Amino acid sequence: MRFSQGQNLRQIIPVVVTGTVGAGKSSFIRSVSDIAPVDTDRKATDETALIKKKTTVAMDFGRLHLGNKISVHLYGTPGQSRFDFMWDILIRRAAAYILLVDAHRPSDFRYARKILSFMKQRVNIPLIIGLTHTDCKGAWSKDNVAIALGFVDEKRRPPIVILNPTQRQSVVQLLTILAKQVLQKGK
Ligand SMILES: Nc1nc2c(ncn2[C@@H]2O[C@H](COP(=O)(O)OP(=O)(O)OP(=O)(O)O)[C@@H](O)[C@H]2O)c(=O)[nH]1
Ligand SMILES: [Mg+2]
Repeated sequence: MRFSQGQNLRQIIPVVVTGTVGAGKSSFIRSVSDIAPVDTDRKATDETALIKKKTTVAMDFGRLHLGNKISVHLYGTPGQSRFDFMWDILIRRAAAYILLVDAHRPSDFRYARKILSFMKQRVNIPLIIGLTHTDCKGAWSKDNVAIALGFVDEKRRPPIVILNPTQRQSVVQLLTILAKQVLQKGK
């Protein structure tokens, strides 16, 4: 367990935010961080440029204080698998992680499964799946995405939450649930 420096000792919970390209990882961190977030977004030069102008090439970092005891440190991964050495570095430090999946890009669901299995091979820590872009045309329902990700049995799947990463309140809510799970596990 790590604590932050200074008069107000806070327990630090390192959380990794991973997921498919353009799912909203950088937005997630940007919308809740109470310090200026660090991002490594650079001009996209490959097929990602068809989806968005910039993409994360190393990591994002942000921090959110929850109450006066907890400090959530947020590490965002790049979406592209050519940067998967960063996935490896970041996940090994994490106490929990969030997998963001863009609900309106079914062609990416296979890739989301690949990220999930990469993480599961390395860690056994609390996970929440966040469904994004559910407000966009063609978005799949939660249950159908769950099945596409390989979670056929509802009772044996990780929590799946619908959220918009650009909206602070839904991100704070999700992080509060995750922090509780981490603290519960540590007891
Ligand atoms: N409509 C809508 N737009 C969203 C949602 N989530 C994210 N976005 C938008 O999607 C775009 C991509 O978001 P980013 O945060 O850059 O995605 P990323 O996961 O960091 O992408 P990479 O680093 O390239 O993998 C931004 O324009 C966001 O504003 C959502 O739930 N609904
Ligand atoms: Mg990003």
